[in-house]
Amino acid sequence: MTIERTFSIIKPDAVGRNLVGDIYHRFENAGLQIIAAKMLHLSREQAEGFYAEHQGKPFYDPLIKFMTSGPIMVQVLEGEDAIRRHREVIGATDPAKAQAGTIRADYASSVQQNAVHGSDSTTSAEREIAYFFTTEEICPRTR
Ligand code: RTP
Ligand code: MG
Repeated sequence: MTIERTFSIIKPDAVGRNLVGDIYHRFENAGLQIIAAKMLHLSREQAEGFYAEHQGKPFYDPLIKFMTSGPIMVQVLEGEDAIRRHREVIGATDPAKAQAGTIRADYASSVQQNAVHGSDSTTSAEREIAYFFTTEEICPRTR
């Protein structure tokens, strides 16, 4: 199995509810190492650039409004099969469809206000990590 990196966001709803520690605990328990992390309050331009693939969709404007509504935590997670494993811990986009015990089943209040983001492919992980972190900000356990 190959060691991968993925990009993760704790969204404004979850940061606002003091869930950062709980969610980090779930990542670490799943074997995902946090190798970079910071808190940000996104500008409209930052959010629009990050979600460019969704531009024109009906949920795009409310999504940008939500993602700029308060601080977020962004992190890079590393581990075996990290992209899939991270999305497993997160659960389905719609909390009503998310498996019991996943972050979204426990904490998402709607399809939009769904607590977390996780990259969906190696290509998007690379783009998303580079969008928020410089190489110097990423600290793997071994170099
Ligand atoms: P994410 O990118 O945040 O990990 O979530 P995802 O892959 O499960 O969902 P995606 O389709 O990429 O959508 C990105 C975010 O947009 C909001 N959304 N709202 N129908 C709706 O109202 C709707 N659909 C998507 C969610 O915040 C979703 O996480
Ligand atoms: Mg997505």
